[in-house]
Amino acid sequence: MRKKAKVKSKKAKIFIAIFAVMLLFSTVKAEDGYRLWLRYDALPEQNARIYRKQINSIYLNLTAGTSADVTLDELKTGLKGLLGLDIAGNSPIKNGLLIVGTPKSTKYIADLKLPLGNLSKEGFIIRSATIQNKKVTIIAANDEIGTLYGAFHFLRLLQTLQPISNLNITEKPKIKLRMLNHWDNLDGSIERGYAGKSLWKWSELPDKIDSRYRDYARANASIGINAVSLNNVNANAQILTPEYLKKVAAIANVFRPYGIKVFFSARFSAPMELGGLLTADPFDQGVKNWWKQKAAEIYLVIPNFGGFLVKANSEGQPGPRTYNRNHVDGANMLAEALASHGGIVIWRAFVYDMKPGYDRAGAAYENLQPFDGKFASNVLLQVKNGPIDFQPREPFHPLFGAMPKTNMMPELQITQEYLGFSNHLVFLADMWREVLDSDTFAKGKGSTVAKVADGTLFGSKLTGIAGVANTGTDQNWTGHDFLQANWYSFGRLAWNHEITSQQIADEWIKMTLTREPKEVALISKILLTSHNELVNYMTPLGLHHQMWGGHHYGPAPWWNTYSRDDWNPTYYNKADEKGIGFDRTKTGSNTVSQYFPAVRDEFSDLKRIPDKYLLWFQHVPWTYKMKSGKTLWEELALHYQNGVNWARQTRKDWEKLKGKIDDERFERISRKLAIQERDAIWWKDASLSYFQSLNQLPLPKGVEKPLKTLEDYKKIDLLDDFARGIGSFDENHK
Ligand code: GCV
Repeated sequence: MRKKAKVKSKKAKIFIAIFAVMLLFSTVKAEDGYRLWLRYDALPEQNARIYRKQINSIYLNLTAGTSADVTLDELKTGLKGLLGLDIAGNSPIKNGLLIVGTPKSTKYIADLKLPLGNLSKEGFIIRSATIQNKKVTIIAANDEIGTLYGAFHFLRLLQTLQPISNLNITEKPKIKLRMLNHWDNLDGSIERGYAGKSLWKWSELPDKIDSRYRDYARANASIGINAVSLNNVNANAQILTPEYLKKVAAIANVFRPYGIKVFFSARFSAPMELGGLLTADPFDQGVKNWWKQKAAEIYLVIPNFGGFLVKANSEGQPGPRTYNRNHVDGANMLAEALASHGGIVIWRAFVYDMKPGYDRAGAAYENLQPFDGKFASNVLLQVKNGPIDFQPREPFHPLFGAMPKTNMMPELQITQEYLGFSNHLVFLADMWREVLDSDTFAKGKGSTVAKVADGTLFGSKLTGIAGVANTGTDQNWTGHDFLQANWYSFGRLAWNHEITSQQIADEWIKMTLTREPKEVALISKILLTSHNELVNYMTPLGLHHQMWGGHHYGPAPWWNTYSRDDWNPTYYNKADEKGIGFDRTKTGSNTVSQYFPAVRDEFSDLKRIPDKYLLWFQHVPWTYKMKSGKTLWEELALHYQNGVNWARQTRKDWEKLKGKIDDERFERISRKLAIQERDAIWWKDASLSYFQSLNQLPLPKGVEKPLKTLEDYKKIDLLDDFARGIGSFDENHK
C-alpha cells in the first residue's frame, strides 16, 4: 500500500512540476514588442520591497467617465505589475497612500495649496507630503488629464528605479500641440510607412473598435502626445463625407479620455469633389459657405475636433494658387470656417515650384516669408526641420525665426523615409535636438528653433510640434523594435525640449529592454552614436538627397534622369571631376542669405562652416584641405568608412547582449542589424565608386575597396510595392 502511495505521490509530483512549467510558460508574455515602453514587468524584489513601503494604496476621487478612469486603471495595472500590489480606488489616509486628484475633486489636495496656478490643464505636481502624520505621495493637477500625465510620470520613476521618498516635481508641457501626423491612406496603405498597414480600419468603423486604438492612445498619452492627424496630407476628400465623419468620431471617442484631439487632412478641392461646386477658389462665397457648413457638420459629430492639416499647391495637391490666390487666402478661409468652433488650421510650408536655375532649399522661404503677419490667429504654419525634405542631416529651416508674427510649428519625420526605413537603427532624438538647439539669431544669440516652437521667442500663444508617425499594424508597432525609441523620443521632446538625448535613451532602454547598468550603458552608446554614423555612411559632410528616386532607399548619387531636376541626386551633389557640393553662397544660389547674418556669415565662410554642413552650402575641390589636414576626398571616404565600421561594431556589441535580452527581441534586432551593415557597405561602395569615377583619385588608407563595380550598383532596384513605400522591406533584397 505504502509503495503504491509513494508511486502515486511521485507521479503527482511530476504532474505538478509539468503543470507548473506549463503555467510558467503560459504566463510568460510573448516578447513581440507590442507592450512598447509600458511593460510593467515585476521590478527586482529588493527595489520593489522598498517601493512597497512608500506606496501601497491609492486615493483617487475624480469624476468617473473622464480621464480619471484611465488614470486609475493605469496606476492599478502599473503598481500590480511592477510591485505586485492589488489596489482598490479609495483608501483612507495611511502611510504609503498615493493621493491623485485636483484641488476641486480632492480636499486633501486643496488643503495643501499647491502652486498649480500656471500649470494649465496638462501640468502636474508630484510631491511627498505628510497628512495627518502619515507619509503620503501626491499627484495633483488642475484637470483630470494632468493627473493622467502625472500618473505616467510617477510610473516612469518606478520603471526606471528612481527614488520616490522625497519627491518635489513640477511639470508642464512647453509646447501646446504635440502632434502625430499619419500619412495613412483610406485604403489602408501608408505613404512612407514601413511597419505594416494603417492602424485605422476604415471598413470596420464605426461599428467595430479595434482594441489597438486604445493601446495606441495610451502609449501616446504616456509621453504627452495630445493630437493626432489621421490621414495622409496627400488627402482624399472622402474623409469629409458624413459616412467617414462617423468613423472619425468613433476614433475620437476612444482617444478623448487620453487627452488626444483628432485632426485630419482636408483636401482643398473638396467643395468641388464632394459639394459639386465648380471651383474651390477661397474668395468664392459658395466655397466659403461650403467649408462653414462642413465645419458645423464636423463639430456636431466630433465636438472636440482639432482642425485641418493642409498640404496645398505642393507636389500636385490642389490649393489656392490654382485660382491665383495665395497661401494666406487659402489658410485664412479655412481658419474662418473653424474659428467659431475653436478649431485650427495647420498649413504646411512644404512648397517648392521648379523654376529654371532655382534652388529648392530656398523655395519655402520665398513662397511664405513675405506673408508674415498675415495668417489668422488660429493658423499654425508647419515647417519641416530643414529646407529640403527630412534628409539624414539638414541645417535648420531658414523660416524659423524669419516670421515673428506667425504661429509656427516644426514638422519632424519619425518614419524613416530617407534613413533606411524600418531597417536601420537610428536614434532620432539626437537629430531633433540638433535642430531644436540651432540658433537662428533672429533676436540675437540664443534665439533657438526650440524657442520659436515653444513661443517664448516671439510670444506666440498657439504653439505646436508635429512628427510624421512611424507606426503601423506590425505587432511591434514600428517594424524595428529599436525604432519605438523614436516615437518615445518625439513625445518626450515635444513635452520638454530641454531633456537630453542621453536621458531619453536611458529612460527608454530601462523601460523597454533592460535595467542592468552595464547593458544600459552599451545600448545607450549604440543609440547615441547612431545618428552621426548613419549620416557618415549615407550622406557625410553635408551631402543630401543621394538616394534612389521614388522609394528613397539605398544610394544613387549618379541619378539624373527625372524630368524634375530637383528630384535628381546629381542636382544636389553637383559632383564632377574637379569637386563636389551645392554652392548656396553669394557665388552660387545665395539662399544662405535667407539666414540671419550671424548664421549666413558662418555658413558662407569656408574656414568657419562646420564640416557637417560643408557640402550643403559650398562647392569644394576634391583636393581642398580640410581642418584635419586631409583632403576633402580623403575625409569624405573616411567618413563613409567610419559609418561602415560603426555598423559592424554595433553588431558585435549587440552580440554581447545575447542572453541579457529575451531571445525573441534579440534575434529580431540581430536580423535588422545585419541588413543595416549590408546597407552601410552598399552606401559606401556605391557612393565612393561613383565619385571616384569622376575624380579618378585613389582611396585613402583605411578605406576598404568597393565590393562591386559602379555598373553593378546602378543595376540594383527594389520591389514595386516597396518602391511605393508600402509594406516592410526585408531580407528579400540582396
Ligand atoms: C506625403 C516628400 C515625400 C512625400 C510626402 C511629402 C510631403 O516629398 O516623399 O511622400 O508626401 O514629402 O511631406 O508632403
